[in-house]
Amino acid sequence: MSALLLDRLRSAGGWLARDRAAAALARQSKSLEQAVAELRARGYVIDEDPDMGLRLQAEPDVLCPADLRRGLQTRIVGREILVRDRVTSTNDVAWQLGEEGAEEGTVVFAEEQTAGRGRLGRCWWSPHGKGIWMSVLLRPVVGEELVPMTTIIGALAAAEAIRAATRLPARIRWPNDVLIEEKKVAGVLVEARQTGGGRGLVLGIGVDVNADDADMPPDVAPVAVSLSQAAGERIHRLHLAQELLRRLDRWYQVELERDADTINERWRSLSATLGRRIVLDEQGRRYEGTVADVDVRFGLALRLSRGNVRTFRGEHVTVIEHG
Ligand code: BT5
Repeated sequence: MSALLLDRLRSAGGWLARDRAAAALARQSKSLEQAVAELRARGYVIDEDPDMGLRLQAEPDVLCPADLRRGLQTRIVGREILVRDRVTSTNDVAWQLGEEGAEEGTVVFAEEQTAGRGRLGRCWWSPHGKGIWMSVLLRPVVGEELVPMTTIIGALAAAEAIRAATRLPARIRWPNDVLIEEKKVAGVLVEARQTGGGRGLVLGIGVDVNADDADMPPDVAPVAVSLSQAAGERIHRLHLAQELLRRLDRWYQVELERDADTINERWRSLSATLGRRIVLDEQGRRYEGTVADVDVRFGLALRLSRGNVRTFRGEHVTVIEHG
């Protein structure tokens, strides 16, 4: 199997002598040449040198469960990982798996979504191979009331994973957007429903990774940015996806402990809105003011022009302008 050779090449971290590479395949019917050809056909770039042997130069940017699981070490998120090519929405797939009794922490990624959704009936553009489009099935004891907190931990995990994998200064625009500078690079959608296996939540996250200007539809281009646009280079999705799963797992533990202080502290430090003038829309009404505080239990506190403070919960609110 070429997977055995791949493991060897990866762990060698540089040149691997031919006889050692061949030894990895000793009990297989396949020859070393066949295994190398197979990996190359799947997009792996392998150097060959008569003296040094073989070296893995580059890996294809495809998501696969075995790679995602390798070294993941999470407790709940990623207990089960599935990767699909084309789906309507990964949230739909997660709900379907939930109906069938899938366990908490089951994660589904897709290369493409044909009907990716945002909040409040909006669409989420999800082109093939250019992003991370994923959902995780959660079964906390209580469901509905954890939607706002779960949205926040999703945004925290996405912002942290982006920072760790790319060093780009990702920040959170309350409640569910991750921004680089003023443009949206990731979004979070949390849904609560009754499933066959009990009440559940699905936490969906979309990250624009390698989309170019030419790819973006005209309604998305003005508000969005991909990591590759911001970083000026292509970003490998595997590392980013693993970072995302690890951070989701960590923040979900904090959520289960109802440790609002820890969440608030991190959220405030990554907030793009705290202290700024914003305009927000709540079910068609507009409010303008300065963001006085964000708190995962109560929402966003806005100091309105008359000086009074009004608190907004996240569900029906969209920030439409940053001052
Ligand atoms: C969101 O909604 O930001 C939640 C997005 C969640 C997407 C994930 S992908 C995996 C999972 N499966 C799903 O079906 N959904 C989740 P909202 O705050 O309503 O923002 C939607 C708005 O963002 C749109 O109206 C566009 O203006 C903009 N938008 C659409 N696609 C975008 C993209 N790829 N990147 C950046 N902005 C986008």
